Amino acid sequence: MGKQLFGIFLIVISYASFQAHAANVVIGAPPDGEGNSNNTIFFNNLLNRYQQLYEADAFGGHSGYIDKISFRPDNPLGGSFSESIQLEVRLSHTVRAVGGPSSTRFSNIYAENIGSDETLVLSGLIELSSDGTGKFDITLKLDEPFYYDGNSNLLLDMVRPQIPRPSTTVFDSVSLPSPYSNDTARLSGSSQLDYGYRDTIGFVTEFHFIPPDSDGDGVNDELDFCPNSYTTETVVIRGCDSSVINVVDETGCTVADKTNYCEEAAKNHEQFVSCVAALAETLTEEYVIHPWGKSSLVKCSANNCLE
Ligand SMILES: [Ca+2]
Ligand SMILES: [Ca+2]
Repeated sequence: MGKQLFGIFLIVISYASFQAHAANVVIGAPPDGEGNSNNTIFFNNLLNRYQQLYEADAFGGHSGYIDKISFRPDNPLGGSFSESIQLEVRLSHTVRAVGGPSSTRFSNIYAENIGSDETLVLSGLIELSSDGTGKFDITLKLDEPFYYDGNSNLLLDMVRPQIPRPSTTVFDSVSLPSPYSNDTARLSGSSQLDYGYRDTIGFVTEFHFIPPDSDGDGVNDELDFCPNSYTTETVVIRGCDSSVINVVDETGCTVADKTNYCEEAAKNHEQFVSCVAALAETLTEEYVIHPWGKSSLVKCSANNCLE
């Protein structure tokens, strides 16, 4: 009976629903189309402070953790390069917008654009390069992913603490025909000053969202057959801590998920203990748990708590 129940568990998890995928969101131009402008601001000239505002609408409702921000060389003005740049990158949700009343409009004073949750997402000597073929291969890989909420405007704020001019390339950019009616705007200048030059050119930018992992077990939702795993450190059965490490398998299911399934599926206590015993046997044979863990799980399921 136990083995039957455990078999049913495997069938059930095979029908688990799939959820959101990793995604790239490109702002300023179609992913395969060219932005209508280009620029060398910040990454290829003396200006060492740069802010770019991205309107929420441009994300198309996409939310999640951003782990990479990428740019691409302009076609035809850009090309291949490799350069090391001292860089600080900050992100924040901002109430500022490309248009709107002056109190909320993207300011020419840097500090006024920064949101209250400003986060230093990248800091240090960054290797930037491109093979010059037009891909989004000029990538800022963030030290820590930043959660974007999907309905706020996003501010990218970058500083090069060291003055020497970097030598990269011409970046693909978007220049908007109407100053205050579109998706992006930039503010650039010197980090020595509180204010910069504001316009509606911006880098065509690709934001990479990592796939969500709702239960935090290290298996992305799209691959996770148990999207709401029990993730205690050890397997606890009806309040009895078995001390067995609660291993997560490649399908995103933990040992505790499986013992819990036994509990849900069993019609009586005997079936439950039998199911856990079969499970423990399988896990031992597969070297998922140590042989002592087998008896520990069974004892817990039988309400014979260990001590
Ligand atoms: Ca997961
Ligand atoms: Ca899981």
